[in-house]
Amino acid sequence: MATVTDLNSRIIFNSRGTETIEIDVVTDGKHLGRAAAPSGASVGTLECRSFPMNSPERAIEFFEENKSRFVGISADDPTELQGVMKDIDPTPNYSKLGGSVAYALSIASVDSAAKAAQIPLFKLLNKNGPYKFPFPLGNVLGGGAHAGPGTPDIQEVLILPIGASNIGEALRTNFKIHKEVRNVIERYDGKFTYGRGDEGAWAPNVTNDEALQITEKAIENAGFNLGQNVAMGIDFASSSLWDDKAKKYNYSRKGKALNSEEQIDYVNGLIKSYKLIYAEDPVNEEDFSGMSLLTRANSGCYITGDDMLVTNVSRLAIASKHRACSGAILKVNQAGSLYDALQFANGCRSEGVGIITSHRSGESTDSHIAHISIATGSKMIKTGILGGERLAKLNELVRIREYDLIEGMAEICST
Ligand code: 2PG
Ligand code: MG
Repeated sequence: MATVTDLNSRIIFNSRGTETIEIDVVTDGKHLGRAAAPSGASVGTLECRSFPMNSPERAIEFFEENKSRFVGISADDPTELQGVMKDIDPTPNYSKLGGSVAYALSIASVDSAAKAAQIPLFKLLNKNGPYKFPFPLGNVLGGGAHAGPGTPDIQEVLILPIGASNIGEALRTNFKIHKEVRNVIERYDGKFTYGRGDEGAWAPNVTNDEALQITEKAIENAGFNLGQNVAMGIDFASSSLWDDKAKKYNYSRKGKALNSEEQIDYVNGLIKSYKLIYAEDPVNEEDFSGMSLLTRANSGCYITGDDMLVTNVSRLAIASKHRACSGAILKVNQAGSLYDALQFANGCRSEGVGIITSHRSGESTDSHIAHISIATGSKMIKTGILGGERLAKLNELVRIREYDLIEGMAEICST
């Protein structure tokens, strides 16, 4: 057992240059675990509170006042730490402690315990396996809340290297297509500056339809077959497009607004035309019946809830009642602590909902989510494409390959 002996906290900066919380947990006087909280740009309404009173300084102050309560507990199992956190902050959304503290503290703690036990983090979190690699969703072209004016309304056009037999091949495929996407964009936009959004995806001045055509073309040019060895996906992030007063999705860059039915038709059409096997937040976060219609109509596509589920077991229960989602995004910082997120993962597995472990658009160079994706049996991992903070996670997957026990890639259905 690794016993917590010391804790420290500080404010550092994330990939957007914004303040975030980093926490150190030391066990047995020598094993340093460290983690920093990420943050989103398209944020679900029901996500936990990142900071008390929106203040990272207040989060640090409150943590420092209370940190002695964690000294002496075991760091191996997130349950004990969770008990102490809930004692200090019984609110359901971490409004006293701050979700950023809950995130950094709970992950730094298991990080330290894994070092003390001299085992990789994924094995500490899941003792028995089976261990499989998630497919990396590559974000190749984007817009929405992750890029500037003129870019598509759709937040992320994603690719999935479904034909790859190992993680190295999967990453090579994604990078090859990402490079080719740039070449194809140049044919559509002669003035393209090679600008990229928050996660490394190209951010050109093109329409939604062009963004999808460009990606399809790049897949072909790079020598792959759409739907056979590479598939496409979309994160619509459609709560960001939804105008609740007008009850319409505002495609402002496209100069169009769609009502709920039109949105569902549009999504169904795209799934068909581009053989999508992944569609994230295709309707706004409260439209469980719309999601359910899409899930029923598209058995070969992971209809995935992100802002809809916010990594929250109660939201998952509502979705299950409606049979709304075949895929679920797992973002630890939406839930707050690692314990909360692992409970959510258990729920997804028992409901037969595929898990997609995900980063946030504002990230640190931590790589823990690579381990969390394997420990939770995730089908996919979503961690952008380029930039040090994205590669930290992807390269950690490459390193994890060196552990003998790792078996193969997750099972993914393509049609
Ligand atoms: C998303 C995420 C990550 P953000 O919507 O899935 O790509 O973005 O962190 O801005 O919510
Ligand atoms: Mg999303």
